Order: sequence, then structure tokens, then C-alpha cells
Amino acid sequence: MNNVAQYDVESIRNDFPILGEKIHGRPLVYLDNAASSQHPAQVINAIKELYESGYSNIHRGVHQLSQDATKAYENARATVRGFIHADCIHEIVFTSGTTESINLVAQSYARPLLKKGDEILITHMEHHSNIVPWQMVCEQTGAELKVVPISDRGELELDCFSELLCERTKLVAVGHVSNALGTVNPIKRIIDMAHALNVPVLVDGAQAVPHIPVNVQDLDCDFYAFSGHKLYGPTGIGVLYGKENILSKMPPYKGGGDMILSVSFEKTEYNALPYKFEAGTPNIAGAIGLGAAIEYVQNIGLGAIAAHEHGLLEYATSKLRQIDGLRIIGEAEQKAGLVSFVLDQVHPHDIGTMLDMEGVAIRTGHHCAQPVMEYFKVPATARASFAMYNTFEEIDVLAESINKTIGMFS
Ligand code: C6P
Repeated sequence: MNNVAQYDVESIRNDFPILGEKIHGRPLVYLDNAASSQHPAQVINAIKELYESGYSNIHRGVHQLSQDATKAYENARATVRGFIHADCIHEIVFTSGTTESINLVAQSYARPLLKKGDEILITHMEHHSNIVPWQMVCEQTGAELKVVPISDRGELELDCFSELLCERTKLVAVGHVSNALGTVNPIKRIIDMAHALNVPVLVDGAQAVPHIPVNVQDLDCDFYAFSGHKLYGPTGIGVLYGKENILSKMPPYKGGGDMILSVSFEKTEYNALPYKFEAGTPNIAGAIGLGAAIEYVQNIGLGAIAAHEHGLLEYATSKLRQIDGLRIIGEAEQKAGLVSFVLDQVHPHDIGTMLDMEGVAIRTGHHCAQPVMEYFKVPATARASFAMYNTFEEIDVLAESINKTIGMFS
């Protein structure tokens, strides 16, 4: 049971209207948080209030509504800055999500720099969003993609990392937390090793920011990418953090309104950071919703959330280990709150369908990490991923539902 002192999970749950829903007549047990988490009323209300009484386009109008919406949007940027401890707000670029943030770096930072013989170093446990943009830029420039292998526990082979890291490496791109395995990578160590050779590092923080306090200045990473929708915020909004001295030298990624200071047919002058990278009308409500989500998380405290989720992870791991024929995929020493697993006799998709009938929402499939599936020689896994509002009783329901599924298929 929940033994994390003073963590009031019931009062947190009351903030999330969807958690009161029933699915197939059963109370919803939402364990698909790594795909997308749910939203507290505070986030829903911030977006509702914006549209009801404060909405307009931003950075464009002298009228009051535009001024107010601009202020709310820029306040959200300041909230993000504080959340990841960036040095200044110019280093916070709003994007549509982790995927766009990584593509921005691939095309604006790496593409002009790379040539034949250069290398980009990633790892075997990356999400497709941290593989394909690098493959694309390698195709465009003749550079080569190098991949750090993983072990059977689902940990990075750090010795191989240091062997692969060399003077040809122009960028390291690594996930902070693996979405398919739950592994928390030693990114501080990785960044220090890369910096010793003057190689910049991009961290894919999509699965980290909801669970682990992040301080980009302590980490000294060059880029950090994450999405709003895994952090109790809206879809279609995300963040690229980049060091100011690097971002300021990068060319814009997309052209359009708001990313310019002046335009003529002869010469266009680009806007200052971060607006240079925010062409067109941005996701105003998304940014404001993300700001509200971060404030919500900060009020509860990421330390307390992490402790609660760690308890859930330990409890779920020990319960699932007791199930005959269940194999956990990803047993790293340092893990965030998710468990990927397969059953001897049941395909993951059937597990997902059976659990859904019990009201339990998990994700099944390759989790956009096909190289991980290939490494573990499985077509897919079932994945239960936890959030601040999950309970130990819900883990019991998960385990009972898996046992029931095994019973039906045997
Ligand atoms: N992982 C999952 O179910 P976007 O789609 O841009 O918000 O995030 C992409 C992404 C990048 N990196 C990691 C480590 C991720 O986990 C994800 C998204 C979801 O695991 C959807 S595939």
C-alpha cells in the first residue's frame, strides 16, 4: 500500500475528472501514461478560461486581448524556464512536441555542419523520433549514424559508448528515459564524456520530465527536448531547450510570420531568440495549458511524485514477477515508472484487448522503438506506465487482469 508519507493520491485523483470514468462498466485504471497522461482540472480550466475570456493572437495586436494573451503565453515560457532551470527565457523554444524539437536540431544545427565522414551517435534504445531525424540528416549530408549497444538488462553499454565517441562524432543524441524499457540513462556521465571531446549532446527528455527533476544547467546538456502531453499538458505543444550561444548561431528551421524583424524581396532579417524558431501563429492555448500543467506538477513536487511512482514501480515489478510465464523486458537498475512485459502464450495485442475489458488501459505494440523489440526478439510488448495519480490498488487490478487473461488463453 501507499507508504509515501503525506502524499495524498486521492486528492490528486480528484483533480483529474477523467479518472472517475468507467470503461466497459469498470472503473478506469489508466496505465498508459507514457503514451499520454491525463489532465487536471487546473489545466482544462486554464485553456477554457483563455478561450472564454482571454483569447487572441499574440505578438501582433495592440488591443487588450492580444496584450493579455501575449503575456499569458510568455508567462508559460517563463514557467518552463524555471521548471528545467534554464539560464534565460531565450533558450526556451516552443515546438509541437519532442519530435519537432529533435527535427529542428537535426535540420538547423546538424545539417549545415555535417559532411561525409562525420558521425552522429545515438543508442539502441531510442524512440523512432530520436532515430529517424538523424537518419534523414545523414542521408542529406553523407554523415554516418553510429549506435551504442544495450545489454540484456536494458542498460547502455557505456564502454562501447566511449569507444564509439571520437573526433568524427559531431553530436550525441540520447534518451533520458527509455519509453520501451523504463531505463533511466546516466546522462550526466554521458554529457561529461562527450564534452571531454567537445561533442554537443541532445537529450530526449520526453519520458523524463514527468518523473525526474531536470536541471539543464547542472546537466550541461546542449539541447533538451520534451512534450507537453506526457506532462499532464495538452497535445501539440513541446519544448526545445538549447544553450543560447548555440541556438543564436543556428539558422531558422521554418520561415513565416513572427520569426522575422523585417522582410523585403531583397533581404529578410530574422527575429531574435526564441522567436526565430517559432514561425507562424503558435499553439497559444497549448503553451498556456503546458504552463498550468507545470505549475500543477510543481505544487505537488516532482520529488514527491518520483517517490510515489518509484513505490508503484517496485510494487508492480514484484507482483508481475510472481506471474508464471510473464517476462519483464527491461530490468535496468535505474528505472522510471513503467513495466514492459510479454506473456508466454498471449500476444501483447490480446493482452491489451483483454485488459481493456477490465477497464485497464495499457499500451501494446513496439512503442515506436522497433530496434528495442528486435534486440529482445519480441514483436511487441505490453506496457503499463505510471503517473502521479496511480494507486497500489490499481496495480492489484492490473495483476488480477493479467492472471485472468492467462486463464482465458490457457
Ligand atoms: N512516446 C509512447 O507511447 P511526441 O510524439 O513528439 O510527443 O513524442 C515522441 C517521443 C520521443 N521520445 C520518447 C522517448 C518518447 O517516448 C516519445 C513518445 C510515446 O511511448 C508515443 S510513441
